[in-house]
Amino acid sequence: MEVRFIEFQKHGDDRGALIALEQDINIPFDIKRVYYLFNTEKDIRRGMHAHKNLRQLAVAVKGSVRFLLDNGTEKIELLLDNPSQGLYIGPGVWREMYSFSDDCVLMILADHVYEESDYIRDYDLFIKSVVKK
Ligand code: T46
Repeated sequence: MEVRFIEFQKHGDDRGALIALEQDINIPFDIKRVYYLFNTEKDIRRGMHAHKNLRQLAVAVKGSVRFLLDNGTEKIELLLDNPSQGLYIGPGVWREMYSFSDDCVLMILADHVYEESDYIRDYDLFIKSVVKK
């Protein structure tokens, strides 16, 4: 499954902490878009789709959220709760996000602008697309 954690270097001193995200240095793609989710409800499930080509990296800048990731043959569940850590998700991975903490701010970097045609929002179609490969 094209999913992995990336640890970021934290620059900390007595004023607090700072993390820099830089294309081709600690982000493994060209950054074309940044968006963030906030004011999320605890009992809400988001995502429920895969991307055909999009590569993304998610950072829980504040709070925590759980991810279910599924490549059609394997499913993993992960907790994202550390701003020093990014979760890289490649194409062809079904994702669901849930158990958002009240204060969660989930920032996502993407290698492409928003394009609805890149989404597979039907799980059966997703499984068919995986089997075809
Ligand atoms: C993903 C997960 C982690 C835009 O207009 N521009 C954008 O860049 C995005 C991401 C969304 N939108 C619109 C499309 C929908 O009308 O915002 C609305 C909510 O999007 P969606 O239901 O796709 O949100 P999530 O939280 O289910 O999924 C999002 C991303 O769409 C997706 O790529 O991997 O976060």
